[in-house]
Amino acid sequence: SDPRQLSSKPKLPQNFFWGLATSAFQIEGSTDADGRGPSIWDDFSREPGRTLDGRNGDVATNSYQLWKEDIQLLKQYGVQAYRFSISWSRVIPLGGRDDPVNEQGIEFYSNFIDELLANGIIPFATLYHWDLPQALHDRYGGWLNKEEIVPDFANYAKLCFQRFGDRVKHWLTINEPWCVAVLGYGRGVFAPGRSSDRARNAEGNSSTEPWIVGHSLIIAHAHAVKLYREEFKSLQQGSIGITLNGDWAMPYDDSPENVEAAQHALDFAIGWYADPIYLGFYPPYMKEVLGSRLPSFTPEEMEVVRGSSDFYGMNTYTTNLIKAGGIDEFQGFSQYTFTRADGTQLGTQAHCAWLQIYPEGFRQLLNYLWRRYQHPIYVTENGFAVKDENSKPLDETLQDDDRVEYFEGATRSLLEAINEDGVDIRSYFGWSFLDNFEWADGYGTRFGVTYVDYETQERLPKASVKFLTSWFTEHTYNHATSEDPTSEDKP
Ligand code: GBH
Repeated sequence: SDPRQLSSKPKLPQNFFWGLATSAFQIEGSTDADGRGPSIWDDFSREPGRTLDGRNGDVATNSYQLWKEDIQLLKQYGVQAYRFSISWSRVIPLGGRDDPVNEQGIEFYSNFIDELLANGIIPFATLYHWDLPQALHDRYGGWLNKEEIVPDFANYAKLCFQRFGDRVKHWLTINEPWCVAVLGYGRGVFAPGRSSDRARNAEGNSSTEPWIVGHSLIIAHAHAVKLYREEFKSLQQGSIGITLNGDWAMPYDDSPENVEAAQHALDFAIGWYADPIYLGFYPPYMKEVLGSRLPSFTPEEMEVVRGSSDFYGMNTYTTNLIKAGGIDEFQGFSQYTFTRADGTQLGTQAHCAWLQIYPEGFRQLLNYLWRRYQHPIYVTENGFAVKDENSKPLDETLQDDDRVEYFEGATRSLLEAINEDGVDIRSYFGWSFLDNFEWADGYGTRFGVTYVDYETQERLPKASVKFLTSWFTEHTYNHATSEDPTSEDKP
């Protein structure tokens, strides 16, 4: 019999990891230490008006210096895994395939990985979490230039596999390509700040560049994976894939046009990347809407792209109600709302406009992705934002009840999706380990399960991490407990 049935609490599968996530630019600071080259977020975040509080990534949570303390805190939390990203311009300061490698940058991540493992924490490494080396943007337009960026990204990926792949067995190529393309080259709110919005002094073309950039991202991802599979996988025995953002799109009501609009929203938000990678073609609706503005894959490209992810990496935060008749091309001309037809809200509002709590949507999205793409799912980000309020005492900030409500719902839905719906889910990472640099929102919007005092860099656990630690401790399959009658026989 399945030993999981013998315990009072239903368990997660044996191959499941829970942990917390961050990214390099959001936590490291020390932007000119030890030979690091600038990234597109360095100058962008320093420009007036780019971040809500006018602050940049120069210090962040100072994790480039406090990394050992950070790892001790992760250990104290009892995480099984930690998801972090590698800064491209720390290891190749100018970024390109003919540019020199910075051994000090390599050493930093190498020591970091060793320290995680020495503390029993499994590293999940993201290669690209938005911090493109500035030199590549200046030299040839970065992601706009497929011919140059694809071999440069593959070269950077190869360096990481060579230097870290003996110890890193879980690789994520690119974090949320939708955000890179749309927010960086369409709306222009993220680096490099390109868009058609001349009022913001932007250069760019929002009707063509996002689709070109998206295409480059897919192909760059696929080439990194091809390289890993051909040159490293048999020796290193790891797995590799992409991680996509995407929230559940629930029809506003059951009218056929709103049901169709919800699928259109999913096509633009998720299918743009997931359809080519897992199914082998761009969503037909995107082609219909964008025409020749959507690049097409050559047969050689598609050969590399199709099947280029060992799993589905899933970053998800919320659910939107979807109506037909929107004006936003990036949302597939569907309208997003949190207000139901009866005037009520979908759930508790986070302190950022785009996020409300709706755990049932998480379960439905897990089911949708599992059935449509048929790959094991790694939940690589999931979390909740609370804004700084000056008048609020610290003990109330640490008692983050709304975030606890969020994680209670998410973990319940996770378990239901696994045990009742049969979805193959392999990880859950809360976003984020620390309060950190929330991109264009600056530091006032906090996603951390750990409070960071930006004056002193003191870290303080919030109630939400206590919840996560105890929930996962109760639900994690433990080979050594008496719940498993066969455990004594195992070596
Ligand atoms: C993630 O993105 C990022 O990976 C992470 O770095 C970040 O800190 C975290 O979430 C929290 O934001 O149309 O302008 O209203 C989350 C995915 C997709 C969420 C775009 C916000 C709406 C932006 N994001 N979405 S906008």
